[in-house]
Amino acid sequence: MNASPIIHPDFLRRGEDLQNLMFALLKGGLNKQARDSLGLAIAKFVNRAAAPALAGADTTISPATKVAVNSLRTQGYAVIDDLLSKADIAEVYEYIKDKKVKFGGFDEVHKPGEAFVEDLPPDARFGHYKTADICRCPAIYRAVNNHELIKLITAYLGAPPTISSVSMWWSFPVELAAAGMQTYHHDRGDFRSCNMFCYLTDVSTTTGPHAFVPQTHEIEILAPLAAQKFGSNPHLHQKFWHWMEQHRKEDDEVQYYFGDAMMEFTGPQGMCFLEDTRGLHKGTAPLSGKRIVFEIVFSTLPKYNERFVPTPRSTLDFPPGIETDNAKIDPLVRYATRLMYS
Ligand SMILES: O=C(O)CCC(=O)C(=O)O
Ligand SMILES: [Fe+2]
Repeated sequence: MNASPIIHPDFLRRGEDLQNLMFALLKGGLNKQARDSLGLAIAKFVNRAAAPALAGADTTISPATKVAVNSLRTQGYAVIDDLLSKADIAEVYEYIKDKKVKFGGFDEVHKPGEAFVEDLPPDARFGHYKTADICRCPAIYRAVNNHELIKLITAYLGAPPTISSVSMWWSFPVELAAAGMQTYHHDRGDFRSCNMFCYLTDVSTTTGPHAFVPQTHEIEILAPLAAQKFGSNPHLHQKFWHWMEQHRKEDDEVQYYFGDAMMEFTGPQGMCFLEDTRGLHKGTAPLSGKRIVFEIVFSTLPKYNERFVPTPRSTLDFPPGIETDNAKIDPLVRYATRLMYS
């Protein structure tokens, strides 16, 4: 038998090889123009390929949803209401009371581990709940299966989305310098995607606001903006594009190129916004208090670097009024949530 799977007529024809190729393309080697064009082409492909399975799906969108789609297109973000009510948030807090979080893996002195929030080591930057745990929380289930939100994202991406991540985590004020997603970056999880963030604590400028640079998400928006800002100086213009391709950026560099355009999302518990995280963003390291955020990542392709075991809806023991019968769930919702719920 041949030891190497590469020396095989099926190399690059098998699913896993293609996933690896796609993953490699996502993580480097393509410039923004190419990544964004590929994203658009993939969205068209997925839209066509999924169409038969989505026959009968309701994709009509409300005027408010249209406004949000337009804001995402032109600015790269949109603030939305009504995803989690006060009662939902109270339910989430009650639900997570006895759930452990995962911590560590950065430059903390403690080894990575799991603990209740109140028992975390003092230098833990983050505490992440497990997807399998939070997916069983009724309020989270309702948000992940929110038809109007899925329709909004479908309209924005130009394809039915795949929910590739459902997460919730604390960010704590620590003495250590900002790290990981606390420094400016663009996400490289997919060529075309959109994130929903919902704050479960009040978030001020000192308690870890999410920061974003509008209009950096899409080449068709960013290229004219950059030409207008830097076009009169060809050297600076070239330097800018070279810098844009780096995955991570320093705050002062973002300040230098974008200055006043940088924005922070501050607001009360329950505030939700959508963001195309191809644009420059970070979760500012909290200075004076901890922050908890709930996030749903909608992508066009499924996630290639991890596989989550979907929670069977039939095992969810929810109060009446929450639909868990697969036969009664809209085909678009079933498609979008298929990696999380079966
Ligand atoms: O914590 C934040 O606000 C930023 C998170 C982030 O970078 C992401 O989810 O892609
Ligand atoms: Fe990010």
